[in-house]
Amino acid sequence: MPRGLLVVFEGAEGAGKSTQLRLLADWLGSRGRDVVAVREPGGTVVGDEIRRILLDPNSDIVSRAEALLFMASRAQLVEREIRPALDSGAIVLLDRFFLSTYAYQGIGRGLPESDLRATNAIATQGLVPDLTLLLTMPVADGLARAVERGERDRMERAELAFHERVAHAFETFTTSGWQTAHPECGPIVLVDATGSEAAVFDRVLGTLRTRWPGTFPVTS
Ligand code: Z5A
Repeated sequence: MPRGLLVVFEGAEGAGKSTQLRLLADWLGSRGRDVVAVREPGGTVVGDEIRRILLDPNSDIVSRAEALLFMASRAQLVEREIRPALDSGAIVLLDRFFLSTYAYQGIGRGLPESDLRATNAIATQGLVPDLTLLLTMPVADGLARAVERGERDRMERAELAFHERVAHAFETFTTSGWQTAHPECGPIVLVDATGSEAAVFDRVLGTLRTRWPGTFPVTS
């Protein structure tokens, strides 16, 4: 059975994950690669409905319900989209995965990590990303970008201290100690997300090329 590649884009609000994922999907697609691009929460009919509830500023959701809703969306996405795509040999590009849960629901909301790990295991059934690209930039700059886009969703409306805790959590995840203690997250590589879209994309591609030169070849 061929096994594709699961590459996750992570990072705080406005770091440019969606932009870089789209650039990479286009780059791979134009080279004839079978690529599947999905995001969390969402990516399935059920997941999109959960996303609407989670991001609606009018939703009153307690932290544990919030965590379980993210997990429900993930379980659906993994089983319905990600595993079949990987089994067919596709490269799956995923906008956020359970590193976000550890950051937002764990450090941000203060839920116990052991509970999150257990529910994540139910949602993912042991699926580990081949690589996570963690885009980093100053938290205020990322939030400013997100704000520029228009109305803020329920998560974006959380207080600045929440977003700062989340950003700090993401920094912690890059340490080898944290990664060794969290093998369920797979390898995590830091990518500097400051500068132009093209400059960041060069870094993204360079990182992938270092690991998989045949899959991400240097071409003109
Ligand atoms: N969440 C959670 O709490 N727990 C979980 O388990 C999961 C998620 C999976 C999803 O919201 C929310 O759910 C998210 C985490 C939480 N909330 N927060 N806060 P989302 O999917 O709507 O949003 P997001 O994932 O945070 O993405 P984002 O805000 O769209 O950010 P982004 O994808 O990193 O950035 P972008 O859309 O590519 O770019 C943002 C803007 O900056 C846009 O206008 C771009 O044109 C611009 N941009 C991008 N790159 C550049 C560069 N290089 N220079 C200048 N401008 C740029």
